[in-house]
Amino acid sequence: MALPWGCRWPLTTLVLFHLLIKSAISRLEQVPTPPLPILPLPSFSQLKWQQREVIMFLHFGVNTFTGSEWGTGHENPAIFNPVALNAYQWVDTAVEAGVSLVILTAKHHDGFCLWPSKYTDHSVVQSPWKNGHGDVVQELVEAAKTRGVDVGLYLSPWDRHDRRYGYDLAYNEYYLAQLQELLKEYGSVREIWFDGAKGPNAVNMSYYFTEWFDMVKEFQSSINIFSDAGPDVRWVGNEKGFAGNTCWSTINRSKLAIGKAGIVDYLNSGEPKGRDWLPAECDVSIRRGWFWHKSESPKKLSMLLEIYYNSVGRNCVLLLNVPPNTTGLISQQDVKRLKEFRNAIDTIFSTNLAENCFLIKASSQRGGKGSSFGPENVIDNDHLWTYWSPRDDAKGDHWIEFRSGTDGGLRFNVVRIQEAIGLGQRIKRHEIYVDGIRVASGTTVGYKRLHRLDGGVVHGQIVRIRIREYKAVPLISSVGLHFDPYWNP
Ligand code: FUL
Repeated sequence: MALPWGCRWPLTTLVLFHLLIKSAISRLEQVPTPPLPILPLPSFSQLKWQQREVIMFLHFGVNTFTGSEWGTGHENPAIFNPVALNAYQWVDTAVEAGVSLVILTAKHHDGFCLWPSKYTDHSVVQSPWKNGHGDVVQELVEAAKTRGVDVGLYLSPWDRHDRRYGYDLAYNEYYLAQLQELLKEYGSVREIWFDGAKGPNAVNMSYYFTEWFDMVKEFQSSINIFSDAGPDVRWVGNEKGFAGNTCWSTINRSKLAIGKAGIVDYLNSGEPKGRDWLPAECDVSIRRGWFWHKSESPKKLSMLLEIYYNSVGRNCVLLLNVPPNTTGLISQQDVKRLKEFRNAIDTIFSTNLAENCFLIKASSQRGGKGSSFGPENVIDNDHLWTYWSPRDDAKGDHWIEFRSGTDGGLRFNVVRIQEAIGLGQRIKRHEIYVDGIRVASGTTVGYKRLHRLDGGVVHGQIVRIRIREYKAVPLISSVGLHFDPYWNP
């Protein structure tokens, strides 16, 4: 009689086979998984935006020629004639400043359009520039594409020229028609700016934001929509370029509205319990005004660095405005200042003393020693997806420590801390110690927190970062100990 199939294998082979499978499974079980994210989380496009750190605004239009900041809407298009306009110069300036996204005012409050919109007679078509055949948006898009830079557009809702303004349906249809032109005809647009500013002729005007936003997403899947209230990027609440000392990327959108009064402090700091991921963008001009004016000159380097520390260094993106002049070029003074600015940032941050430490240790490690969540992850080049994670069940403070490898010790005046925000923003309060003495403290960290030490340069052997309060176990993706030669407190 034939044996059943299974009985053809000797018992010992079966037992061995069973043990092999069991050990493979248990080995699999031992590989520690990443921790659970804490909601809300950034979208793919929001993460990409955050990593840009510094982006550039280009305010350009009839105001450039009249010297005003808010045009009346009655400007004669004949004044618009930037004879030497060269969008490659704009984009090259951006590239040299380390900028990967430039946002142009396609239409400001004066209603004059920098592209040949078929829905108005108030545009480049009526100007002498290129005999009415020019298109500033197109020139920017082409130059940016050639240089590998992304483009964003500003289309002012408030319009002081168009006669439909004040008539809800007619104007909203006009605005939507222009949005479609801009988002359909010019390739990929990465950010669209909805400015909340409104003047006296706007009292009775309501905007159909829901329709606007939905149409934007219909045309551009990877775009971020900026406004006072998002939905993708929020205003920081001022035009100085300063975020709150505490700055959460989380907030409750239900408390926000475009142009709403009394919310600037809330926008500036966000909220730890916020249900929406809506990070803040800090807009500020390199000069006093947004548009180019002969009498103005760029801010000092020290001021630009102050802005950088208070925007990028407080978990935000810096939107720095650099206005082209009447010839259609960015002035050489501004080009020079931007180069100094980029050079300063590179000088400060290209050397990380933490990388020379002989030992980096932490209060605990998820999955134990040898797991992929060790403290050494904070000095690799991935500032998002490799991180130090403490154990889930570790109670109290979490800390990470850096020990100098040389007798000379560590000499620095800037500390950089970054959270793995892909898994949510977590840290509520942290402190920094050098050889047991506290040198800095703060609240939120987020994508990037920079501390310029108030006491100036510190010199020591052991640096410890303590996380004192957190929403969930802190995940630190990067730490830097830097020397800033421009910082003289
Ligand atoms: C404000 C506008 O009124 C300014 O002119 C400028 O465009 C700035 C970025 O936004 O609300």
